[in-house]
Amino acid sequence: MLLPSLGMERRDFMKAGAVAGALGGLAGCTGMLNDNSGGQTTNGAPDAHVPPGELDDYYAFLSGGHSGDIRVLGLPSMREIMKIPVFNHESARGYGYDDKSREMLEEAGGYTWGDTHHPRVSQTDNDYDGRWAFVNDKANGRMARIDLKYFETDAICNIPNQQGTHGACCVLPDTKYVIGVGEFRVPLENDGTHAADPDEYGSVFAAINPETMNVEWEVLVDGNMDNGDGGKEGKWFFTTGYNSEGGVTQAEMTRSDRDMVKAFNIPAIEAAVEAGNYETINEVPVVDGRQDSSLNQGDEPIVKYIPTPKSPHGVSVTPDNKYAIASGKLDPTATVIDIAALDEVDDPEEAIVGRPRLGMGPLHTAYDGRGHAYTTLFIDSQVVKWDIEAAVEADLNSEDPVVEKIDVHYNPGHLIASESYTADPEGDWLISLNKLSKDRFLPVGPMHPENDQLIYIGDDENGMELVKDKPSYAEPHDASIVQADKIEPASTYDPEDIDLEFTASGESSMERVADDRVEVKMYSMRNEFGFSEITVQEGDTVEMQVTNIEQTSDILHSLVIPEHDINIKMAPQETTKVTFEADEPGVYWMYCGFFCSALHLEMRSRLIVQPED
Ligand code: RUQ
Ligand code: CUA
Repeated sequence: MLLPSLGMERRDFMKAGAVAGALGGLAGCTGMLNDNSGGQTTNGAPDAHVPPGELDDYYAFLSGGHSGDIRVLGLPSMREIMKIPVFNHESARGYGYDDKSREMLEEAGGYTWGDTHHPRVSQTDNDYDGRWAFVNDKANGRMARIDLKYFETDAICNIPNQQGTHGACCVLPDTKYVIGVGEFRVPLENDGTHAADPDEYGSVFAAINPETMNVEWEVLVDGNMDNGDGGKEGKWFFTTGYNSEGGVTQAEMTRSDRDMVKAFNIPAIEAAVEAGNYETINEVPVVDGRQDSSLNQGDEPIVKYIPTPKSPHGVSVTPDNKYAIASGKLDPTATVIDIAALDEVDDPEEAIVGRPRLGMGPLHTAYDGRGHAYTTLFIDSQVVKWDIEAAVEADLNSEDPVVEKIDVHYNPGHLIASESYTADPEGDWLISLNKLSKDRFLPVGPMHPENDQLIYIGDDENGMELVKDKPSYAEPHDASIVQADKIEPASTYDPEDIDLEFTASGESSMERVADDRVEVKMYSMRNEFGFSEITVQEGDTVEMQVTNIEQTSDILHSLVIPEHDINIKMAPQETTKVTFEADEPGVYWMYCGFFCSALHLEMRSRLIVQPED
């Protein structure tokens, strides 16, 4: 096949693409593999072009990585519809500027960013229920919840004893917990006293109540953890890990040839907590799940340590809940663990029933619901499709289960197929979230975008087909793809959902509530604010609450106050509040930042700060 090489000029690449397309045409349906001809639909993929005015079939929630947000794409168009700020500040939404989001971020540590990796949507009965999405913060040991009624972050949980929450996933079938998988080993009482003794470091597995967003309990384990995924029966939860050695340098972390997948027995852990078998550390019950813990010696160990080749990375459970599959990363295989067998075997290694040889750098695995697994090969820059049962039947390290490979551009991390994390994937679209884009887009300087590629996987006969490239801002990791009709977002706010007083039409008030404190409540509508001017005294604290009284969807207003770093947004029927100090005498034109009508520019009022006399 003709592939654009790195040294190739863009013009040459386009020519090559055209030739490849023509060859594909000449060869008919036989030239099915690895057709990277840049988007021509050659083997039966449904049209991924969603015409103007039409809606997509799926929502895709992609994490923004160190951008700290979540991006919402439509599939199959790959149009980016919305961004949901989570750990970052985002001025278009006033996120991090109004009192509520500012206080939430403040209570969650006061950081201005986070590192989102794994967005997972809540499920009921192993199917998406459209209620929430959750996402981790790898930079700070936190988990956030996004309310999918409003596509807004509504809670952030600070996870004690965890520095760097990496894996994130719900305990299924009904989202009993959201699990934060701790990556970095740190002293649990991290006050400097144990800094010199890495044997005292540990990483914990944290179970968070999705309603309250409180950490219910944690489990201390040996070694690092990495990614995680839950079985669909509510019992087993799997994490991968590296650094079983407990080292602190790269050489120490990679010394051994083996690492572990850990299988957490959730009911057994709950029973241990119930029985008081824990130590409270930083206000959280921590159960000892290390290998030599007494809780791991009996018939029902709370954590089973399953040996695998060095440094497995992704782990995901098959839709039928038969297997947990861990991708090898530093080893060219994936390890297939029989979940039911875990209950029967004495030696957890006996639950390993397959180990297909997939290629170089296997990282993550997704499913089509037809018995195939799709694994990214980071080093080979490919996605490999393989047959799960064939891998169970084949000898270990056999390549026979491999069905097909397709080139991606370049170096894929995660991949996700539509509804792959549920019991019933759709099996049509797959996104490969590639870490590098190199030559795929117009150059924009030394920092390149990432490349999220859409691949059609619905045609087993003719093979996978690369359909689209989409540049994305650094750096999407995992994603969840949800059928559009499973999510029902509100089009205006329900004032009942906001704990601020709704300022009904035509009412605005201003009151001095203390010597140096003024409370303003005003409405906003096309094309005015409730007050055309507001006068306060230098040194006043101003509590400014603004309601958008519009009933019409998509008519947003905002309140910008120059030289005060203030920008709050009000969607229809939303009330938003900001508190600030008026400490610089002068005149400030408060204006609306959304172009809401022909008189939008006139939608402004004066804030007058009178000097102290
Ligand atoms: S990780 S590229 Cu943060 Cu999910 Cu594997
Ligand atoms: Cu409201 Cu512009």
